Amino acid sequence: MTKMKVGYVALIGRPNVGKSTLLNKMLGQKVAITSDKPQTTRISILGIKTTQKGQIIFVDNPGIHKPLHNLNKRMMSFVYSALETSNLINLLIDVTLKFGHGDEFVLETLKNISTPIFLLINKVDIVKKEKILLLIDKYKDLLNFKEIIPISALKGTNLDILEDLTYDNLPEAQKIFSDDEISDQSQRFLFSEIVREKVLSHVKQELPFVTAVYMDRLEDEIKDSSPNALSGNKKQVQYINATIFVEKETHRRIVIGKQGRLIKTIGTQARQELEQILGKRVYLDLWVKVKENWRDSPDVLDLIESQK
Ligand SMILES: Nc1nc2c(ncn2[C@@H]2O[C@H](COP(=O)(O)OP(=O)(O)O)[C@@H](O)[C@H]2O)c(=O)[nH]1
Ligand SMILES: [Mg+2]
Repeated sequence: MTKMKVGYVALIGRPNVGKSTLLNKMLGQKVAITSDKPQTTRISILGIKTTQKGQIIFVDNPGIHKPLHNLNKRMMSFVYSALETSNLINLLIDVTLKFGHGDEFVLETLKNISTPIFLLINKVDIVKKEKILLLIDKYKDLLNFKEIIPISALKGTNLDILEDLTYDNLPEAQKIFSDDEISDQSQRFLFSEIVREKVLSHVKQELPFVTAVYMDRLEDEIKDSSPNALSGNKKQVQYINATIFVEKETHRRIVIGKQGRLIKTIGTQARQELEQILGKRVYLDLWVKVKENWRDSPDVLDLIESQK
């Protein structure tokens, strides 16, 4: 019997460096939402890649940042626990950004960890080679990296190398998940995230931080009552109701937009993606509700986490 390589790989880095994009690309499927706004990922999710060599279990994490709200404290607790439980850490950095306090904070977080760390210099598709070399030079003495790999998560550059080197650093073990499992999140959670992704893509300033989505209803209904419906040729429609939480009335007005135009666009984009995943028609009903200070409310945070 051939020996399998199996283990957990934590994706770590500042907000927006491309952790979720890398996860989706490695899996060849969208399991995590992405956006150009910071703090898109709030809860750690697993992405499982099974190949002939073994199983790589990626742990996509919230970005490393100094927590100010209870929400952010919870986000960071996911990061710390991922660091403690993984076999390998992939630290991502954005090659287009200057080294700053945020990076120092990240390195500080990783200083006392004995797990091997890869430095992944991401977004190399949009910079010149010299810039990559400068960053390698800057980072190579800051921490004892096992490997330093320039990648493009978006374009897929060097991800084959990353996969090979990852297997080299994982222990021999039995597979943990079955071959067809790709994530540990529920469909309900993924769907609420897709709605949130569409909100994030249309709003600016503080709104991404104060937006949360909860799925109220997610059910199939057979719409067609014609004789065909009984013969198995059913036209199924999925009814989905979701609530978008924001913190203030002004936020609510922004998300709804003039004459409800923005919420309509958000709804249409989310519905189209959900229909693609489900392969059937979707009726999506969105409500926008004001819930003051939900980021510090344990009840709302529990409710949202309970969806996963
Ligand atoms: N040009 C380029 N953009 C990228 C790359 N990887 C991620 N991005 C973009 O960077 C933004 C943040 O990505 P995301 O995966 O959400 O970052 P996360 O917060 O670390 O999970 C998104 O707009 C991505 O499309 C890359 O390799 N090249
Ligand atoms: Mg993310």
